[in-house]
Amino acid sequence: MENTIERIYADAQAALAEAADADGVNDISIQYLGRKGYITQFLRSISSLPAEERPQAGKRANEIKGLLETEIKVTLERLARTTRKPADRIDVSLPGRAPEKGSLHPITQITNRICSIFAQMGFDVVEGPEVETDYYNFEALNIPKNHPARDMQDTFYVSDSVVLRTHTSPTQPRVMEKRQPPVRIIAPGKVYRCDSDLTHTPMFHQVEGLLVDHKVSFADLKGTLTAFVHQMFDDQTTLRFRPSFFPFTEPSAEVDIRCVICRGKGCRVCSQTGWLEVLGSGMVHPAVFENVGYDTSRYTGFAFGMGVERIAMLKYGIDDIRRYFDNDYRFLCQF
Ligand code: 2U9
Repeated sequence: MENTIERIYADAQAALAEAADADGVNDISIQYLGRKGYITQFLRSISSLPAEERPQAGKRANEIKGLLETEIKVTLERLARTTRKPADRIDVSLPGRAPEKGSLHPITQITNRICSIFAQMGFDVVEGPEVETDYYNFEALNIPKNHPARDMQDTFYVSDSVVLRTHTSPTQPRVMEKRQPPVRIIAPGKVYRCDSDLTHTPMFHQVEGLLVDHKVSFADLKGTLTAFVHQMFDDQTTLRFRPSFFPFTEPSAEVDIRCVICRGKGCRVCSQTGWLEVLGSGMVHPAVFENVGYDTSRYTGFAFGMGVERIAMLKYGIDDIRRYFDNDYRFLCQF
């Protein structure tokens, strides 16, 4: 009799070790401890044993019943910790999720487009430091100390003689000091001005260009910038050159294009004028050539500059410059 209860116990333990989930354990519990379970039946059968065997058999059967109850409880706790519910299981037959494709920031895309248009016309792309000396940012470009143009550009000063560049033009006298004409260069990059509203951010991007050679005229400037605008916007776009002033060019002109939104009828984007200002330009001032040691009797040149954010705003119809720097994924996905 003693062997019978020990075998039942051993079988129950083996079954528990094999149980894969809580349902399996509950079945074992019913099978051994339920009303008609093996252990319950064994306990009932004790009364038919010879009187001298009953106490020992009853004691051991009750002991085993208690042990098994504890082992069932422990097994249920272990399975609850380790078994995943069907919903948690990985369905290996599901197709994989494709990683989202990144794309270049709209400002990078427009900068690249501007550079590639000028590169096709033979311009080299040059880059210079964003932390610049007062000399290259101002003096070399004919903007002496106390010149009102310094206030116009709201400079961030690092020290008395070092600034965050207010334009990318200082890259160009750096190149001119090392190279004799002919020179055809464009300088893209970040610039810094202490200014912030709907159309200005303290950091923005520019592309400034320079061409120096024998007999370069204002007609060359007009032809080059017209070719640029036709490629950048559309080849039917009308340009107008409006007199202006920059310390580093003389004469100077601002370039407007017929409004790309209303085609000149007048709208909110062009403030009802029918024209959009897209570029600044002019013939390089002789003082700039003298600063870099170019012979002004042999060479003339033209220069131009544009704000990349502004070109991108006109091309994409964006009305707030700060959108470029919000890092809003929904905005950036559209380009
Ligand atoms: C050298 C000499 C002259 C570059 C030029 C402009 C006119 C100009 C502005 C357009 C919008 C900057 O981003 S913006 O505010 N730029 O109007 N830039 S001529 O003239 C140079 C450059 C280099 C050696």
